[in-house]
Amino acid sequence: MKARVLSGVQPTGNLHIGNYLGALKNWVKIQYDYESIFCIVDLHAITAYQKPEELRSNIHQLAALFIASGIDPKHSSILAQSSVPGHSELAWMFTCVTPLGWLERMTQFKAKSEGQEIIGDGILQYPVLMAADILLYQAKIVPVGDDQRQHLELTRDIAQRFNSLYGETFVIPETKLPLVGARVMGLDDPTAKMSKSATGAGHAIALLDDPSAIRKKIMRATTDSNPTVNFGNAGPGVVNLLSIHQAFTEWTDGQMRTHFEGMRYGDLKKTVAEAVVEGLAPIQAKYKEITADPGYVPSILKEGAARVSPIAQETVELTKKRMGLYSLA
Ligand code: AQP
Repeated sequence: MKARVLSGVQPTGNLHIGNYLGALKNWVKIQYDYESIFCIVDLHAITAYQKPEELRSNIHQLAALFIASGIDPKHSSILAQSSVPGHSELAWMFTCVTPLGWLERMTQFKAKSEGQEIIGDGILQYPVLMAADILLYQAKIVPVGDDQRQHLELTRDIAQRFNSLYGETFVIPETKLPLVGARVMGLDDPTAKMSKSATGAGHAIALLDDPSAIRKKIMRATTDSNPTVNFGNAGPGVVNLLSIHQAFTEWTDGQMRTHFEGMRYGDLKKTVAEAVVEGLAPIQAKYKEITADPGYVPSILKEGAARVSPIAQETVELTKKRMGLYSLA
């Protein structure tokens, strides 16, 4: 039997090239080597207020983008997290075995709660729900971007703590980061991670941006005061542009150096922009095709949830049994 892979994305806005290079592109590459499950994590999305009708439409858009990016729904299960109740059930059981201090130490919790007058409990519990997403399916491999590394370590800690308290129950998952593109930075501020929730118009390239918007954003990207590319002394903005190019083209380090060393920044940006336009064109064309049939995506989400539900149910029943909870089964 193939090992399981699981990963997810929040339906919180426009999917950007950080999400694509950090997560989706990697999923597409490895999907056939595993039994693959890809979740639209809508329960995570509501840790911040979402307009209900927007959330629903974002879920459909995201599922279409998964498929357009190359996830094969015949092989890989695509589902909305909230359509399988086991995610929430397991999350509560894990909440009860997770020390508060572990959650308060999470850098994403600190960043998201900083300066907030009211801190929703969901922001604190976010990584517990993420642990439940992964462990519910006994996933061995979790392909994510670098920002999720700490949450994955917590997932392992929760699994190990549960196993030591109640006996071997959960597979301990491994984090799988891409070699290039694990942390794509904002084009307007290369010291901050590219993020869906950032508001700057030149911050992120959305997967559905048209070629002229892509070119404009890259031509305006922050670089530094040097005139040309110097691999030995490149600032974060230039490093970011180079790694975006390398992640899209999959050029080797040697090819990158030969092509770009000494190139003027204007030409570097033009070359990067064309690589991004070219990389996104097939995704955008496929997206158009998929969304032409409004019934297609809902049918995929239904099929995905139905396919994984027995696995989820089995884990929930086992966990309840281990903990001594009441079961009708
Ligand atoms: N900038 C990034 N570079 C590489 N990978 C990234 N990921 C996110 N940003 C980058 C990876 O994308 C996957 C899905 O992320 P998510 O939507 O679930 O949550 P996030 O990490 O919080 O992403 P955003 O874009 O920053 O969303 P908001 O602004 O809504 O919080 C994950 O595998 C993540 O590592």
